[in-house]
Amino acid sequence: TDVAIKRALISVSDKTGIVELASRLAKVGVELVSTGGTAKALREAGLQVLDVSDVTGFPEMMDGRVKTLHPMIHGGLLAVRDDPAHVDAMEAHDIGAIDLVIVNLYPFVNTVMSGADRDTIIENIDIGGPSMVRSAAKNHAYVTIVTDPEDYRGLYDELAEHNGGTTLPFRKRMAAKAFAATAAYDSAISSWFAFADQGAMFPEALTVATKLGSTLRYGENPHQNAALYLPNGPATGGVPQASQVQGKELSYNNLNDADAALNLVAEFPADTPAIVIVKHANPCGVAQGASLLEAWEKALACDSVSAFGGIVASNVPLDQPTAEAITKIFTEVVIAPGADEPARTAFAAKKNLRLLLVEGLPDPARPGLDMKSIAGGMLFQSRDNGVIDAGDLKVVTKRQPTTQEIADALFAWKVAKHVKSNAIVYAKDNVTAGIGAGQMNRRDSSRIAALRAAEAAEAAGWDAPMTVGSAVASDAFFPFADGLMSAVEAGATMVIQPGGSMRDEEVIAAADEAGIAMVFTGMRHFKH
Ligand code: 93A
Repeated sequence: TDVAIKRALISVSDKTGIVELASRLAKVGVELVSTGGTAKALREAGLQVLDVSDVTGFPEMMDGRVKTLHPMIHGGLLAVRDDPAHVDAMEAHDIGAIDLVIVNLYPFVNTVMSGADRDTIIENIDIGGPSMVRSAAKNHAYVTIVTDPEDYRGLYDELAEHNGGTTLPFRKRMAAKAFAATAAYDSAISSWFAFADQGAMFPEALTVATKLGSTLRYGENPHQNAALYLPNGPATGGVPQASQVQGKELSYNNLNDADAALNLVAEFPADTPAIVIVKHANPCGVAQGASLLEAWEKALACDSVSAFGGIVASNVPLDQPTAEAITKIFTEVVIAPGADEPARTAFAAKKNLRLLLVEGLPDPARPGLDMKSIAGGMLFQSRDNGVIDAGDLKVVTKRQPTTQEIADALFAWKVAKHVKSNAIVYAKDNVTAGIGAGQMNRRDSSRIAALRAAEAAEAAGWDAPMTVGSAVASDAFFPFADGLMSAVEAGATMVIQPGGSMRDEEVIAAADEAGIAMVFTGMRHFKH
C-alpha cells in the first residue's frame, strides 16, 4: 500500500516552508506542477516547475477564479489506479496521475478579521483549493494530501523512511486532517454569512470553528464527559500556547483554573514579579514582591488555608527559591512564562505537580470572544478586556486619595475583575488583604473578605488585619451605604468602585462622614 511520489501538485496561499519542501521533492526526482503565484515563487528559487495551465491546456482565467478546476487535474487526483476503466480513461484523455497535493487555502478568516470589504472577502472564498483537497483526500488510497505547513516535516520523514513513498496510515491521517480543514473553512464562511448582515458582530466567532485538542478524563465531575477544543485558524489576539513540562494529566478543572490564574497574573506588568493563587477559578491570594519568592510568600499569607491544592501563576519565569517554596505545600498546577533549570529540578521532585510553561503572557486588553451554553442556545459576548489606569479615576469624596491609596486601589481593582461576583477585594502594599467572592449580596462578600483578612492576621501573628489602612475594590456599585460601611469597619481608607447607583449621593455622603477617599471607575466587572 506504499505509494511512490512521482508528481506533486503545489498550490499554496501561505508560502511558509514551500521552497524548502519543493526543493527536497525535486531533489528526489518528483515532478512539480503549480499554480501562478506558487510556480513563480518556486521558479525564483531556481526550481523547475510545470504550470497548471500547461497541464490543463487552459490559461488561468477570471482573476484566477478558474485555474485548477479541470478534468486534467481532477482526473489525475480521483482516478482509481487499479481500476482498468479508470486507467483506460486516463490513457484516452492523456491524464497524468498526481500522487501528492500540497494545498492551503485563500486566507478567508484573516481577510474578515482584517476588516476588508465585502467584495474582497468574497474573492477570498477559495473554490479550486478545497476541491483539490477533497479530491485528493477522497482518493487517499493512492494520493497524499498535505494542507498544513506544520506537516511538511512529517512528510519529509515519511518519504525518507519509505523510499520516496507514503504509507496508507499516513495518507489516512492526512486525509482526515484535510477534511477537517475544509469543514472548518466552510463553517467559517457560513458563520460569516450569518453575521455579516448584522454588521459582523463577532468576527471572532469565525475562529470558533474548532478542532479537537484532546479528550479529557472527565468534566467538572467524574460522571461528565469532557474534551478540549482549539480554534481552527488563527489564534485570537496572539494568545500564547502553553505546554506541559511535567506532572499528571491535566483535568477539566485544572485547565479552567490555570486559565483564570494566567489571565489574572497577566494584568501585572513583568517588571515586578507577581504571584496569583487560584482555587475554583477564584483568586485566594495575589501579591507583587521585590522578588518572586517574596510575592509567593505574601500571596500565600493572604489565605494559606485556601491555597492548599491551588493553582499558581507567575508573571515572570520561575526561579529555584520560589519553586522550592511552592512545592512545600500541595499544589495542583503551576503556570508561568518559563522556568530556569534549577526551578525545573525543584518541581521534578514533585512528580504529580503539573508544570505548564507559556511562551508569554496574554494581553489583558486583547479582543476575543466569551461564550457559555444555556438551555436551548449559546450566549456570546466580547471578552471583558476593560483595563483602566489612574487617569480614568474620578475622585468623588472630599478627601483626595494619597498616591499609595491610588496604587492599592488599582491593584485591588485588577484582582476584583477576576473574582466571581459579587466581588470585594481589599489590598494594601500590592498584596490582597482579603477577597470575598461569589456571594449573592455585596455585604456578605465584604464580610467574608474581612473575615479572611482577620484569620490571616491571626495565623501570621500580626497586630492587625491587613484590611486596616487598605483600599477596597467592589466589582459593581454599592447599591446601599451598608456595604461601604462594612468596609470602613474593616479599616479600609480608600474605595474603588464603578459608581452609577441611584443612591450614589448617599454612599458618597457615608464615605465623607467616615473621612475616607473614594474613586469611581465608570466601568463594571461583573463575572458570573
Ligand atoms: O480561485 S480559486 O477558487 N480557483 C481555482 O481554480 C484555484 N486553484 C487553486 N482558487 C484556487 N486555488 C488556490 O489558489 C489555492 O487553494 C491556493 O490557496 C491559491 C494558490 O494560488 P497561487 O499559486 O497563484 O498563489
